[in-house]
Amino acid sequence: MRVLPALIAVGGTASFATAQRVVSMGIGKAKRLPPLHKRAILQELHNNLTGGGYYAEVSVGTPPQIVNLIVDTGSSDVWVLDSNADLCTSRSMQDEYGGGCIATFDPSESSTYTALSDAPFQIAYLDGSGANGTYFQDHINIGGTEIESLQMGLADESTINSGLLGIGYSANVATMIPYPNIIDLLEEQGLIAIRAYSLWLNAYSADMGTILFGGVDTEKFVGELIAVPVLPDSRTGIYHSFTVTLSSLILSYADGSADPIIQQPVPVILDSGTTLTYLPPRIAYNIYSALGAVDDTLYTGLVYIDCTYLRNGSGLTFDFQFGGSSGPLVRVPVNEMVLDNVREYIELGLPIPPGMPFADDDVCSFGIQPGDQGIYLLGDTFLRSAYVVYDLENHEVAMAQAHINNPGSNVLEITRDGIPDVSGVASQVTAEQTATGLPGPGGAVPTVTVTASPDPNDRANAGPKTLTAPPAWEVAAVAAVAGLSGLIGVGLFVI
Ligand SMILES: *[C@@H]1O[C@H](CO)[C@@H](O)[C@H](O)[C@H]1NC(C)=O
Ligand SMILES: *[C@@H]1O[C@H](CO)[C@@H](O)[C@H](O)[C@H]1NC(C)=O
Ligand SMILES: CC(=O)N[C@H]1CO[C@H](CO)[C@@H](O)[C@@H]1O
Repeated sequence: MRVLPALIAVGGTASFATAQRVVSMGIGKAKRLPPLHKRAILQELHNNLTGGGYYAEVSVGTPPQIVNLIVDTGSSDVWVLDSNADLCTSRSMQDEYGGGCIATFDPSESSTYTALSDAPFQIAYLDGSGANGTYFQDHINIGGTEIESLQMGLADESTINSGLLGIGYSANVATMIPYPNIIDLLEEQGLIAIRAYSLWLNAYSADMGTILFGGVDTEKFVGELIAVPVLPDSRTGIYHSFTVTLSSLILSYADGSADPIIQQPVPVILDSGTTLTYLPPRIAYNIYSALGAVDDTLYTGLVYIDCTYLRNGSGLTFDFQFGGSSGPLVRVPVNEMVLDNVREYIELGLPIPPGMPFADDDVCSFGIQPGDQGIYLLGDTFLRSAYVVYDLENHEVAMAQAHINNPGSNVLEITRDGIPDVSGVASQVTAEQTATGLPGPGGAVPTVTVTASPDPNDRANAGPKTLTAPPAWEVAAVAAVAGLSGLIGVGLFVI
């Protein structure tokens, strides 16, 4: 049974300035609830909680069939649900996974559909969801722009009730042999000048954001864009996820006091397909103790916090800074981190723990969780406050403070010269991702070494200086994820 409202369908709009190659598309926000399905109550509540995520309305095939896909910077395949997929046809699966399919694709109705029989499609995400099927090629239309012959997955088995628009590095596609993904084709077909795009999710209270392929909208951020390098797998040198160095996290209070939370740089993945933010456990617990939050991730899957922060949190911000003291700084106001959704969960039968240090009827959930699978992800609770430009060619991510709710627009094309109006790359501090061989297909056992290095442009300086290494278990955990990423993608989202 679906208990959450259906996703908000949003029409794509083409936005071509004559001389600019930019593709703009509105992305709708579904009802957003963080995951409730870790461990203990995995089966129960998981099923009720479809929805969550930012959806793009695209069309596939000839004549066009409209499908809504979750926009995911953390994975790299575009896939759609076959109209005959198990989840779409089986009542018992719909009961189990919380509802029927949102929008499906019928290959027999498309005259341009080509089956690719040699490659099976199989993808699994970190939250345990996944899809299986075959690959095919067909045209896909995003924001009024037609991309020809994109390789896509066609899922006939799925535990997710919508397809995905994976827009990560093509090295991270789910097949053993990489293929040109949607970002590659946008560039190859001359629709954008460079493999880069900007994502503006907008405020929690807003219904939609935008994705701009090949462009930057200077009205959607304040201050300046500052770039930081994307960290490759340092063994293979391959870029497969938007991993950047989080160098500092500070809780800033209205009275001017500040509570530094991070002592050493942390590699984090920017992942729009993930609802919450997952930080190293020690860091998360420091934040909980500063704010009086209650970690119940083992049982209900949530971290609880006093809703008072929404009414009297004025001035409290989470200041994330990347790449060192000259890197981009994104301030996340407390009202973007404290989610007033627990009442809905209680209606769903959520057994909230007794004896919390705040009123039972004033319980909110918190947007930062311990990355207990060892993966550190900055998901939507962070990304809504940031304007992020992902440059897959220069391997940079440029960030600025998002100008939320600003209806204005001034789109500039990202050219071969790089992101317009971006200031130099800040990278005094680097958390390096290293990989060493892990068994398994295409796998590697990566380790993470945390280093502080001088600006790479300033090579006269001595080499990287190793800071205190993270504890071994943390290294192993990050390792496992990095190793799997070539196989499973790093998308994580609410189902
Ligand atoms: C996909 O296939 C694998 C291997 O057979 C299986 O373990 C997994 O559960 C399947 N996924 C779905 C969503 O059916
Ligand atoms: C808001 O919180 C501060 C510090 O926690 C407290 O001193 C102040 O009285 C509160 N204001 C209101 C209006 O509750
Ligand atoms: C409100 C609601 O539909 N709750 C259901 C959530 O899913 C579990 C397990 O499938 C059911 O037992 C609940 O009734």
